[in-house]
Parts: sequence; structure tokens; C-alpha cells
Amino acid sequence: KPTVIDHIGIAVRSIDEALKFWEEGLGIRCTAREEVAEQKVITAFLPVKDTEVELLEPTSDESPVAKFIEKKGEGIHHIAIRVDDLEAALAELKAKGVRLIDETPRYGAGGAKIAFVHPKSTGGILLELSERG
Ligand code: CMX
Repeated sequence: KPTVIDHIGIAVRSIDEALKFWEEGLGIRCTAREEVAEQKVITAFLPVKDTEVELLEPTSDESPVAKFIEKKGEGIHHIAIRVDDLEAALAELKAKGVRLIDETPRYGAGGAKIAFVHPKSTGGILLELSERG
């Protein structure tokens, strides 16, 4: 079952540059920074009430985030919804004919189990499902 918006992912060229706005401008502090090698990104998490902003900086030209910035520029890259049981959620969506990018869970920042749903099945939003232990 979907519960809350776990986080909103924002593609940026440079986390250090972006933090000038988020931390110094808005006063929202980054509490965790982590490289997720499998996704070719560095992530920075900024808690906001009940959810988080995730800044995503590509670590390679092959990163999905690098391709996104090249095509669309910096901006909102994905929305992540938290689920209690990711395998069950994926099985249910697959049975309903939803196009999954990840049919089995991967591991994202903070050790969360994650899987992406294709924007073609969601009305144009890259959707992440996230299960936190
Ligand atoms: N949001 C909305 N639409 C998107 C999108 C995004 N982030 N990325 C691509 N699209 C759209 C494209 O505009 C395109 O639409 P049109 O065909 O209408 O032009 C369509 O999806 C296909 O895009 P594409 O450019 O041909 O395909 P890509 O090779 O760029 O792959 C995607 C797109 C979503 C399948 C790929 O980026 C992916 O597998 N993403 C999941 C992994 C990921 O994004 N990891 C980074 C974050 C990791 C983290 O948070 O830890």
C-alpha cells in the first residue's frame, strides 16, 4: 500500500551549487550525502516536514540523471512514494500491465529498497517506489 511521498528527486548539475539556494536561501539543511554507484549519482537529502528533497548529481555522462539534464535541463526528476512491501507492489503493478523499469528491487540511498515505474505508464512522471526498513 502506498503511504507517504518518501521524497522528491531533483536533478542538478552540482549539489554544492544547489545547496546555496536550499541551505542558505531556504534554510533547509542537508542531513545526508551519499553516492549510489549503481545509479551513477551522488544524492543529498534535505528533510522537509513529513518528506525529503533529494538532490541528484550525476557522476558520469552515462547516468540517467546526466541524460535527463542534457534533454530537459535541471529540475524535478522523479517522485518517490513509500510502500510497505515493494515486491508485492511490483507484482500487483505488473499484473495490471503497468510498465516497470525495475521488476525486482534495487538498493538506493540509505539502504532503501527501490524500483522505478516508467513515465509512459504514469502520465509522464518518473515514479520511484521505496521501501524503508
Ligand atoms: N521524468 C519524466 N519523463 C521522463 C524522464 C523523467 N525523469 N526521463 C525520461 N522521460 C521520458 C522522456 O521524455 C521520453 O518521453 P518521449 O518519448 O515522449 O520523448 C521517455 O521518457 C523515454 O525517455 P528516453 O529519453 O528515450 O529514455 P532514457 O534512456 O532517457 O530513459 C528512463 C528514461 C526513465 C527509462 C531512465 O532514465 C531510467 O531507467 N530511470 C530510472 C533510474 C534513474 O532515474 N536513476 C537515477 C535516480 C537514482 C536515485 O534516486 O537513487
